[in-house]
Amino acid sequence: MRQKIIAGNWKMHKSRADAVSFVQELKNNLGDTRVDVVICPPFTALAAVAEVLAGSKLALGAQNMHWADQGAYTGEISPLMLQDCGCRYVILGHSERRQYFGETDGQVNQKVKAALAHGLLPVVCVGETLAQRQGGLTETVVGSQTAAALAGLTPEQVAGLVIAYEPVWAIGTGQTASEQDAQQVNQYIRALLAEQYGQAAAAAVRILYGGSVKPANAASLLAQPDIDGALVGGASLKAADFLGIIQAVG
Ligand code: G2H
Repeated sequence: MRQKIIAGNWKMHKSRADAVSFVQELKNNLGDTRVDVVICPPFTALAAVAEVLAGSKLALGAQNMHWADQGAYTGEISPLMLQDCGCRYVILGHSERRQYFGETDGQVNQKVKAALAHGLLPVVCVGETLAQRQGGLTETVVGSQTAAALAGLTPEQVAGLVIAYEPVWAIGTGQTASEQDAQQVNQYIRALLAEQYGQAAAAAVRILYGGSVKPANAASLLAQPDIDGALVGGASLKAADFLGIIQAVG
């Protein structure tokens, strides 16, 4: 039985004060949840959020990182720095990183390996564009992004990973993949991992869905057998909406 994850990706939103008041509200209202809840604030709010989360069941994640431990990489953040801020998770290869900052499959792979080497849990994002979906290329694109991101990993490492299927056309657009479409792709990713890394790793890896998840559509998405949680952007910015999604896990 895979433990469900609800992860909030705040992207480039919230001051430190806003971030702290959000997580305080979340902590006060979370109750006794069975879900792994992860908050991914911008880098500037990581340390402040970590202080509020200390001792709670909520985990902290970052939205990106460089693969090197340190060095002359102006503007970058290393795995060691994320550890130092109390991060447990790190989102890697988000489509906004690929689309706007030219992040390649090879770089995502280097980041995944570096995260694992430092005990951070990667949330590896994959997903096709609208043109690729319309061209019948969803499985080809998602399959090759997944294979490239995980290249060189052992089955044991793959078993502990989190993968997020995020169709680019559904991100921030209000257009959600149907639960059948999302299930189909998540099932495809799991089958691919079973071929490459064996049944045990494929059965253990957690595969999320992301793209305009909100309280109204979360329950039907999360009821699918291969959807092990959600990576939530816009609807993770208001505590009430985010709590609604966590509660939708049931
Ligand atoms: C997809 C998602 C969070 P949103 O990027 O990663 O964002 O829920 O706003 O579509």
